[in-house]
Amino acid sequence: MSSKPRMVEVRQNVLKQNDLLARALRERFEAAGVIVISMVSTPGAGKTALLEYTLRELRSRGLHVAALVGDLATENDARRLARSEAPVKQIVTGTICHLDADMVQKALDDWTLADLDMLFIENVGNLVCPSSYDLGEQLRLVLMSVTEGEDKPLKYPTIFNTADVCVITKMDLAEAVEFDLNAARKSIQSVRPGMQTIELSVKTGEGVDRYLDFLHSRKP
Ligand SMILES: Nc1nc2c(ncn2[C@@H]2O[C@H](COP(=O)(O)OP(=O)(O)OP(=O)(O)O)[C@@H](O)[C@H]2O)c(=O)[nH]1
Ligand SMILES: [Mg+2]
Repeated sequence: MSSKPRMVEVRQNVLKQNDLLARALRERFEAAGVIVISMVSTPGAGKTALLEYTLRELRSRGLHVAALVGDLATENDARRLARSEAPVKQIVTGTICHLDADMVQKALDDWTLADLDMLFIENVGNLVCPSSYDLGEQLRLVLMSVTEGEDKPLKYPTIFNTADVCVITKMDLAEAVEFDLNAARKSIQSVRPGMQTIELSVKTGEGVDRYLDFLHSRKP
């Protein structure tokens, strides 16, 4: 009899299966020439607000963009994102606190990837569960808002370690909540040395051009 607890074995198999699917998805995305960018954060950090802005702006720059968005319940975010007129699909996860590669694959069933330049995936708001699940994305953005405190990277290092870029959101509120940008940068760098950070606010537009230029530069 194995000395490993059964729950651990089951979880390892699920993760292995997800990795295989994610690898196949990544190959499909590359073959179709579509850049896939995922977004993770706490609930309410501003993923949908930033994504709605992003879809609208990148469309106006002539890019073909689309989005998948995951939540435990409701189609609220898909409705908000659809205002950009980009193709959008909601993935309702029920009790599951993250998206996985299988959910992404199924959601893409009736979309022609080759028609897209960029596909965005907004994950379920959660800093824990999404960190273990590769979605086949080429770029993972982790968002932290100024209202969450500067030490989130120290408390949730795994998600910051799996992400490529940190976007600090709601900069318009920074002064009101006495947000210490240097302390936040220090937390990020101590967990993930060299990680690029972009500070912005969708309410004032501060920093969003830099963010959009950064996304645009990812296009092959
Ligand atoms: N002041 C300010 N509020 C913002 C900004 N970005 C988002 N918000 C507000 O923050 C709240 C949450 O934003 P969402 O975009 O729904 O956050 P989310 O990360 O998609 O949330 P979940 O999908 O539930 O995880 C909303 O009331 C937004 O209007 C910002 O730059 N400044
Ligand atoms: Mg959202």
